[in-house]
This record gives sequence, C-alpha cells and structure tokens, in this order.
Amino acid sequence: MTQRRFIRACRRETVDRIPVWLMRQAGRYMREYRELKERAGGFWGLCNQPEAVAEATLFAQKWLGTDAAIIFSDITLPAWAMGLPLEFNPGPRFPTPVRSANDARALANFDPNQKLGFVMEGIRKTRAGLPNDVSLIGFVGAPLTLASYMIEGTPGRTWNELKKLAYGDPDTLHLVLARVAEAVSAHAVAQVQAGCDALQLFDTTAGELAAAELHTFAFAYARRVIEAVKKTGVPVIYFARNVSAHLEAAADLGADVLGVDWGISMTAARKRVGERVALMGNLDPSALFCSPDVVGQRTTAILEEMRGAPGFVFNLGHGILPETPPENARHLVRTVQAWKPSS
Ligand code: 1CP
Repeated sequence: MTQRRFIRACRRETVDRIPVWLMRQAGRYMREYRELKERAGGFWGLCNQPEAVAEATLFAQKWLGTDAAIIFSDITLPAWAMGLPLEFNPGPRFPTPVRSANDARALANFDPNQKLGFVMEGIRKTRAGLPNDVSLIGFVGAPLTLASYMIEGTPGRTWNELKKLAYGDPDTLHLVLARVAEAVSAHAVAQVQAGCDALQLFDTTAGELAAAELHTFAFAYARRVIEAVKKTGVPVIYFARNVSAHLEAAADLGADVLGVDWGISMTAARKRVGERVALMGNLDPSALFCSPDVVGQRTTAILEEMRGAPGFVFNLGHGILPETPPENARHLVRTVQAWKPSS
C-alpha cells in the first residue's frame, strides 16, 4: 500500500512523477454526477446509499485518471449523526442551529460505524473497485469549519453568528468545538478502519477568524483530530483556506501534508514551512474556465516551481467549481502526468 505514488509523496518519499487529484473532483460539474444524483433521489440519497457513493467516487477518479479518489460524502454528516436536523438545498442547511451552551450539550455521542455505517460501506465498496495503485482519501470537516455551519444554520457570507461566539462568548464556542472534535475524530478513524489510505481535514472557514481566535478555535481543535487520526498510521492532510499569514503554525499541527490555496505561491510556501511537511496545491480553480492552453501553462508553471522537491501533491487551491468544463479538469490531470522537468 505504501508503494502508491500519492502516499509516497505524502510521506515526502521519492516518486516516479508528481501525483495529482482534485478537491471536489466528484461533483456538479460532471453530467454523470448530476444524473446519478437524480437517480439516487437527490444529494442525501447519493450520500446514504453505499452503491451510489462508490459509483460517484469511482466514476470521477476513472474519468479524470487521478492518482487518488476522495470518498463521496459531505462534511456535515457527523452533525446530522449528532442529532442536528440537516437539509440540502443544494448546500447544507441546519434549521435548528447551535447557538447556546444548552444546544451544545444536546449534541449526542454516536458510533460512526452505526449511525454513518453507509459511509463505511461506501468506502469498502469503493476500495474494492479501485485499482491498487490509486489511493482512497477519507475526509472530515475540521472542528471549526463544521461548527461554523452548525452555528450559522445557513452558510453565511459574514459568519456573524460564529464570530459573535468567538469574540463574545468563547466558553460556548469551546464547548461546541470540543463536542465536534470528538465526533469528527471518531468519524475520521472509522473511515481509515473501513479502508481509506489517507485522511483530509477541510478547514474552509478557518481564515475567517482574527489571528488570535484562528489559533484558539481553528488550529487547536484541528490538532486534536490530526493527533487522533495519526495514531492509525495513515497520512493526514490539513487544508485550510486563507491562512497563508499563519502557514508556519498550520504546518506545525502534526499533519503530514499541508494544503495550500492560491493566496501564496508554492515556492513561498515551501520557503516558509521548510521540509517539515509535504505540500499540496495550488491552482486557482477559476483557471479551469480559461482555454486548455492557459490551463496547461498555469499547471506547468506550478510544476516547474516545485521541480525536484520531494513531498508535493498537485491539486487545486480549493474545490472545483460547479460550472467548470470537465475537459479542462481532465486536461489539468493529463498535463501533470505527462510533465517532465525541463533541464
Ligand atoms: O469529490 C469530492 O470532493 C466530493 C465530496 C465532497 C467533499 C470533499 C462533497 C460533496 N463535499 C465535500 C466537502 C465540503 N462540503 C466542504 C469542504 C470543502 C470545500 O470547502 O470545498 C464544505 C464547506 C462542504 C459544505 C457543502 N456541502 C457545500 C458548500 C456550502 C457553501 O456554500 O458554503 C455544499 C454546496 C455542499 C453540498 C455538496 N457536497 C458535495 C457536493 C457534490 C455538494 C453539492 C450538492 C449537489 O449536488 O447539489
């Protein structure tokens, strides 16, 4: 298993070529995904039917030809498993958001193998259908990011409810985050036990907080989950948005791989964090709306920046956007795979 190119890169071992996958690679930009969702009876049906989970995951990996697949699911499912009603329209909505200490205490403990057993079954089916040299990535939302959705109810542009707690009622936010950290740690470990080869934490909203609170509420709780998953032995990827001012601290959370957005160049990121972690990134997903030539040029520029450096995984700097032309995504993957360093 450790011979897989993607896993080797995560561990900063030498590779025959740079591995590539795309965040949100199975999603709305693909006609086949939209048809599958329709057949499954909507997004929930797609998430909770293991056959459909495997089909969505495997189709995207095979069509793109990536070195890794990411299991089809959503970061919000553990909140539902904690007893918080959840709807998708098309993004996640919590009609009864978590706003008080009592709301936090009402969040139930759960056994991921029972309550989210369909995810684990989906992982087993997917792993069985993947070629041996392709890795399967499991994922969770980092505690701050999942809590942001649970607190806001509807994903906000300003995250006012989250920030009211972070700055005005930190004890309540700590209570929520402690519960969520426990839940996502258990969910992450269960995914590894079901067959995932690596585990990614998505900390999409981390960069929304002011500097001090970023450390207290985002990084400190992400670290708890990373430590729990590290015990399983698989590589852990930490991806946060808009945290390039704090990259050194993000690299010190214990993850094997740090995901980097396009707010910083890969060269600058490598200089800042040194050799302590592998890096993953960082093409702006909007670049995929340009011509194939531009996609190829921008992809190659990143590859040239990282040439010869061990511990690099090519990815976008955030998830692929719903209107992306699928052919451009595939062109990106092929460009990475065909690339040879120019002398
Ligand atoms: O291939 C894959 O990556 C698909 C699996 C996947 C992942 C990794 C999905 C399916 N969601 C996620 C992670 C996720 N979900 C994140 C973290 C990554 C990121 O920032 O991109 C977040 C914040 C969510 C929450 C979420 N779920 C959103 C964003 C809401 C917002 O605007 O803030 C949305 C739209 C969803 C629903 C969802 N999840 C996944 C898909 C394909 C969709 C679209 C639903 C549809 O088909 O209508």
